[in-house]
Amino acid sequence: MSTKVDIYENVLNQNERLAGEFNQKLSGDGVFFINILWSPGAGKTTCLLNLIPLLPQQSFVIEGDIESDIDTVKMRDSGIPAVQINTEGACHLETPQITSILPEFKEGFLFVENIGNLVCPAEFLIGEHIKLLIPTVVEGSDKPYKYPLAFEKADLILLNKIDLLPYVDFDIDYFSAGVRRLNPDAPILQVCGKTGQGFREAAEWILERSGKKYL
Ligand SMILES: Nc1nc2c(ncn2[C@@H]2O[C@H](COP(=O)(O)OP(=O)(O)O)[C@@H](O)[C@H]2O)c(=O)[nH]1
Ligand SMILES: [Mg+2]
Repeated sequence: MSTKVDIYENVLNQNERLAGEFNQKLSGDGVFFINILWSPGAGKTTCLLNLIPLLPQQSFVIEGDIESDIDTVKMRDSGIPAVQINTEGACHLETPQITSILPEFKEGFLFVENIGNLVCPAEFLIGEHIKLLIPTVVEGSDKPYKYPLAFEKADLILLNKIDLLPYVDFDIDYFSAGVRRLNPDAPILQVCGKTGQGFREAAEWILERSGKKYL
């Protein structure tokens, strides 16, 4: 039992070291790296398509999926450079997968759409500067209480599908209170991937945090 625990801790430590080295390299190259987490269908790809055109520097997207290149094709069709990682079953991405596929890229924003999963991607650092969470109003407002780790580690939360609020029982106060118990700082911005609502504010927050001072 303790051997299993030791091996798991070694894997996490090794992962943290690789992620830290990659993070420093990106910072030196003027790249701000955003790791996007949440469940399949939350609207991660849709939100990226809204957000990226509002940013003042080039973006590059790495799409993580168990199979298929559907999201990478969507990005490229919108003129956004993107590459695909297929994990063929693995529930999260790790740093070496990112470093081995990222082409030469400087001065801009790197987005990784992580595997749609509420647990593993929150445990594994991949060199990101911030974690962006995209929960939605259709999943129920109890998610911070049930999946605390991701909310605890989030830097920015975009509450998506706000257009569907009239049709679902989503208690924003209960949701926000659950987030605040875990995370006093991360802004919770209401967005709609269908209409583009809320993404200007999100882009401004990301720009400010990135230290890239111009719009
Ligand atoms: N009604 C509504 N649908 C949305 C919104 N954002 C995304 N969707 C839809 O949700 C589905 C999943 O979106 P997608 O971006 O592929 O989710 P992902 O799996 O997290 O990348 C698609 O049919 C989108 O059109 C939104 O704000 N409102
Ligand atoms: Mg997607």
